[in-house]
Amino acid sequence: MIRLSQYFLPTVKEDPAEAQIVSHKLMLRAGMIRQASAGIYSWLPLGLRVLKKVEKIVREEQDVAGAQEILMPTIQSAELWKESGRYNGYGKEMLRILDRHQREMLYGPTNEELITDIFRQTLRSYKDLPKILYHIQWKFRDEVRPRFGVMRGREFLMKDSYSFDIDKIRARQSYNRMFVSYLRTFAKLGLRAIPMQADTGPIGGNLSHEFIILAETGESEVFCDKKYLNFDPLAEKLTYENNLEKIVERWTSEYAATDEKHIVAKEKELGSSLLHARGIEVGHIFYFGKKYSKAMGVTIAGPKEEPIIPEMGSYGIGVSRLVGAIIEASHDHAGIIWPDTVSPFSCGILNLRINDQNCCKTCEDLAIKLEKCGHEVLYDDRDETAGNKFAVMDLVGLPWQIVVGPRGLKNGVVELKRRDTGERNELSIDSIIEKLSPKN
Ligand code: 5CA
Repeated sequence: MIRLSQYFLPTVKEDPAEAQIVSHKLMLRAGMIRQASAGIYSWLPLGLRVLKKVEKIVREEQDVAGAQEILMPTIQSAELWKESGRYNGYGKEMLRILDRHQREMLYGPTNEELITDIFRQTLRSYKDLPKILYHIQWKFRDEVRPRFGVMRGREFLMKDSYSFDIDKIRARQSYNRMFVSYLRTFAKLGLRAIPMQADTGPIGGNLSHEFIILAETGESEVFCDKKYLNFDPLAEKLTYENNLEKIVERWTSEYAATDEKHIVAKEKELGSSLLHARGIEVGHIFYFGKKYSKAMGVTIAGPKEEPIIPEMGSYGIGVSRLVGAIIEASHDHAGIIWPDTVSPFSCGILNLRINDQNCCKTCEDLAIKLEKCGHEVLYDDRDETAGNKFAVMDLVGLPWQIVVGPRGLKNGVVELKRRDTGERNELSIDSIIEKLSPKN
């Protein structure tokens, strides 16, 4: 149990002037982040808990998809980027650094070169493939306009995976695998992401999909068939035993494209079925074939010892951006409404009378019992008004709130409130434990 009286939770009552969109405002107000400099943030305890939960779900889903976790450094040598030809092309977005020996280094904006180098140093034979490797690591991009808090940061946390296959057909299978993995990941995070045809930009290749969460404050302009509003990943069997190609076909069967890829003629055809909206790009997957493997001279031996240049793809998820995206998708006037899967704590206990022994004992007992059945509890034991306690608990958005006060306790009850529906019930301690036990 974490006691709020001792917790580092610097909440703010008023909307901070520097924030334009609701997720940024709420992250600052709920004491989740602090700006260090433009587009660069420190994560405070509450924010870090959410970031770790998002990371955990992303990791679990990569692992079940068969991707293997590694950890590459943030700082890379410019040499590799000269080999791929991207060192000059990447332009001002790349943060370039000189070390004490005047060697050119850089803070990685992405890792295609580094992973290709690892591959070429270690793998020799077609028998070693397929491989999908991933890491979750901080990136730096010196964005022209860092804004909206963690949504468009300069330093941000990304999950990036890289696939290696011996031919195009198998590379497409890896792409499909990651595609399905993304549908599962975003659904688990409580989000509805629509895969849309997208521009490949500096990563390259000619096949890519962005995964977009519809939101008015999103930075991407998107166009799609309204049918996607009825697509429900939770209602489908998104497992790897199923035919992945079929799942991908279904999820790409209707028209959906980002600004750079949209086709006016198709949109005219769709008529009133067209949705022209804004969205947040939470993931982006790419197939780029031999772009890096060829430029960096990677070959492996095929079945007849013939040289094969591996086919590659890369697959990104904006882990830190997701924290903002989830808030954009789930909040109300009073604050954040966390989906259960990423909430920093699963329930909050509000003690309305901290100088009443019975209230204190009830809260502490309740916390212990809840923790025994797997809950993470934030206990508001501060010397504050009830109004302030309600406001802070609504602001930080935990799924369950339990309000303990002397009046209810006289009748042996406390109040249980569900943050998303606002539903309130007076229940005995036993019924609360029963109701919040994992089996329910
Ligand atoms: N190497 C490829 C895939 S691993 C890559 O870098 N793709 S990306 O550029 O599309 O980035 C992957 C994801 O990172 C994006 O979909 C987005 O969710 C997130 N992202 C990109 N730029 C930023 C940024 N400035 N701030 C926060 N998140 C970002």
